[in-house]
Amino acid sequence: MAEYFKGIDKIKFEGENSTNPLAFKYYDPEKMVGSKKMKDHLRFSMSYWHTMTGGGVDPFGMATMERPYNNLDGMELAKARVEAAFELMVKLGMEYFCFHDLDISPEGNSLEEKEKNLDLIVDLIEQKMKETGIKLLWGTTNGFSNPRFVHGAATAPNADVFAFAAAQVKKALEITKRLGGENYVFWGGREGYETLLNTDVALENDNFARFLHMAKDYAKKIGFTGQFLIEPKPKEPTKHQYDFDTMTVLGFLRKYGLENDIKMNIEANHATLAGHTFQHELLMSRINGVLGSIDANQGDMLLGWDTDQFPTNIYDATMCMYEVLKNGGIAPGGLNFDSKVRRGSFEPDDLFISYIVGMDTFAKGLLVADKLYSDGVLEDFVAKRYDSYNSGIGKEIVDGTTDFEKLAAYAKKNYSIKNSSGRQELLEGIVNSYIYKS
Ligand code: XUL
Ligand code: CO
Repeated sequence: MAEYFKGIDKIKFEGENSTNPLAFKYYDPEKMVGSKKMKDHLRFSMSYWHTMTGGGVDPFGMATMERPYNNLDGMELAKARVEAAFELMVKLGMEYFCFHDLDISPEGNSLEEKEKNLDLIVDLIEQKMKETGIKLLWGTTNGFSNPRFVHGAATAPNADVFAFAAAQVKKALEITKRLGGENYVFWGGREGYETLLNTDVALENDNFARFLHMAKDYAKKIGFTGQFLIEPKPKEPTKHQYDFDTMTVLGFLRKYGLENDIKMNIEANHATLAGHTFQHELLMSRINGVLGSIDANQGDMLLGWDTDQFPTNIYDATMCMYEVLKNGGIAPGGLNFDSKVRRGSFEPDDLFISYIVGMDTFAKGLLVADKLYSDGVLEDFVAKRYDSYNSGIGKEIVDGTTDFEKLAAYAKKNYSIKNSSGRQELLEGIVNSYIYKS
């Protein structure tokens, strides 16, 4: 079988003093961190769309990526990409991948042709998964690129589009089940609006819920037991996406009785587009019991769009892994690199280097977070800060044994209040010192 990425061997762990760009400095998959192997904390996944399909187009320029299969097209290209994808994952020691239906095979000229193409490529993927032991983290559909989705998919004003999207998700659920996918993701590609002047927001939301209920029912019917995920994003491509952020999605799920069926797939760049930190979105999901999986990437704080850069920010990776540890792990979710090399990083080895840097950033983040969490410095500080709720009037508030009249009487007797410093800078310094020394 052809080797696509010639000259690149299996990437090894060489330790933090290594200067080899094609070696891991921190990602040591079998190393025990607490009670689990590093790789089982991280559950890294390759995104098929950015890694295999993306060519580097932007609004001003065409594809730049030099790839060993660029001379092929149609099904030959699709097959070569599968082989190259598995070669890349084996060389990186990446144990999971994720894909949209249209990433892996051409759309064709009818639904029948699309499904036939998919089945042929899924045969090949299934065989490669058996050979390598690599697993499917999640499947999804591309319900946004084709012009038929110009006004949305499940929230389109045209019922024919809703039906088409349903057919697409039906097939993608079947494929995800067949490949043993551990999750199924809904990212609302164009589920939102451009202007309220032409939009029936109430109907669109009701329809979106109807769509999700039907997906859930079909999954049950075919015996797909994976976890359903919604991936919040506030804007882009539509001006306003309905799945704005975790709390918006939770409100929606609770309104439509879906809160026990669907969790969140939190993406770093989507969090920052919503005006939140990555950790905010992870935490909001965690404390509501819906942290399902993670799309690992980062945005550029000077740009207002979804740049999907490989994650290199150690602070964000640390606080992400802190939330994952507090969540008791991320399985059956994982850390999917929804990240793409910059348009100027077009050589094939840039792909490997970018994954290595991203994996090392999260591996180091895990090591720091594990130390920070097990030492309990932040936990102890926070516990002390809220100590007034452990006894006296605070305990009565928490226990629900007081009321406004009793509280007002208490406040009159305790007119002079003494607050304590929040010590933000002290805590930021402590986090930094853990990053420096872990
Ligand atoms: C788009 C995005 C998607 C989803 C899967 O911003 O993140 O790639 O992750 O559809
Ligand atoms: Co994503």
